[in-house]
Amino acid sequence: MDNIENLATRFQERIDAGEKIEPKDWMPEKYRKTHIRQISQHAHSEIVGMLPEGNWITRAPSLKRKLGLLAKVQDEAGHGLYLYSAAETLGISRDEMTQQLLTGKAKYSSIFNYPTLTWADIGAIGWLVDGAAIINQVMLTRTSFGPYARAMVRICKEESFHQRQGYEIMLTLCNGTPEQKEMAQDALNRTWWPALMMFGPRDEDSPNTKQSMAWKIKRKTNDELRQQFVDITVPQAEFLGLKMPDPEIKWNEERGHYDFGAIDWDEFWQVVKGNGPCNKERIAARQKAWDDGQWVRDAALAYSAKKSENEEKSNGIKAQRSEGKIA
Ligand code: FAQ
Repeated sequence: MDNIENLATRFQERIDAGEKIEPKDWMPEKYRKTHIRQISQHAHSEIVGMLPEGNWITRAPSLKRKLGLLAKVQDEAGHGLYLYSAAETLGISRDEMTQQLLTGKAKYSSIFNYPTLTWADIGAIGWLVDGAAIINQVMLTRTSFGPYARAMVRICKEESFHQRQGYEIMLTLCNGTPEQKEMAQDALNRTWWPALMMFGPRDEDSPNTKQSMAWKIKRKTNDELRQQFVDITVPQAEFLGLKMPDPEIKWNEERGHYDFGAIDWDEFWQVVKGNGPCNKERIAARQKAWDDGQWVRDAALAYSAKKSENEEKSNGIKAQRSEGKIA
C-alpha cells in the first residue's frame, strides 16, 4: 500500500507531465478543497452574474437586442450548471454549495455587485466583463482538473459570442447620437476599474496563487492576466473613440505593455467583504429564488420516493411469482 508521501510525489509528477486529474484519481485533500472553492465560486459568479443583465431584458431597445441578451443570460445559467456539476464530482452537493453562497461562506465575483444603470452597461458588461472572463478562462481550459478544463472549452466559445455582442452594442452607441456616445463613455468609466479587479488581488497579496500555479490550476498569475486584458482592451477603446478613465494608461515601449494607474484595493476588499453597492440585493435575490423553489425540490423528492416505493412493491410481486407463491 502506497503511503501519502509516495502518492503526493506521484501526483505532482502527473501534474508536471501535463496529465489531467480525474475525479476518482487520488489527489491531495488541499487540491480537492481548492477546486471546490474555485469551481463553486466560479459557478456562483455565473448565476449571480445573470442578475445585473437580467435587469435589462424587458427594457432592451429592440427585438434583436432582447433576443441576444436573453440568449446570453441563458448561457450564463448553463455555465453555472456545468460548473456546479464539475464541483459535485469532488464530493460536495449543489445544495451545500448554494448554502455556502447564501450564508456568505462562498464568494462570487466582485464585478456583479455593481448596478446596471443604463443600456450602455449591457454593452460594457459584454465587452469588458466577458472580455476579462475569457482571458481568465482560456487559461483554465488547460487547468489540471479534467472536468473543469472540459467545461471551460464550451464556456469560452459562448463567452466569446458574449464579448462580441457587447462590443457591437458599444460600437452602435459610439456611432450614434452624442448622447448615446456619452452613455457609452459613462458605462466605460464605471465598469473599467471593477473589471480590472475581477482578476483578483495583486500577486503579492494573493494567498492562493503560488500553490495553484504549482498544481497547474492557474497557469498565469492575477497580474499577468490583468496586464493581458489591459493590452487587448486599450486599442479596442481607441477604435470606439472612447477615452480610458485612467490618465496613466500609456504604451511602454521597453516593457512591450501598457502601463496603467493604481487600482483602489480598499474598494475591492470592501466589495468582496459584502459592502459593495449591490451585495445585499444580489444575495436577497438568490435567497428568494431558493425559497421560491422549495416546492419544486419537495415535489421532486416526493415523486422519487413514490417511484422507488412502487418499484420495490413490483419487485416483491415478481419475486413471489417466481417462487410460485402467487399466480
Ligand atoms: N471577486 O488568492 P486569490 C464571468 C478572492 S465569471 C471576489 O488570488 P484565487 C462570466 C478569492 O476567492 C467571473 N473575490 O484567489 C460572466 C480568495 O478568497 P477565498 C468569475 C475574489 O482563487 C460574465 C481571495 O480573494 N470567474 O464573469 C476576487 O487564486 C458576464 C484571495 O485571492 C472565475 O471565478 C473577485 N474578483 O484567484 C457571467 C474564474 N478575486 O476563496 C455573467 C475562476 C479574488 O480564499 C455575466 N476563478 N477573490 O476565500 C479564478 O480564476 C480565481 O479564483 C481568481 C482568484 C483569479 C478569481
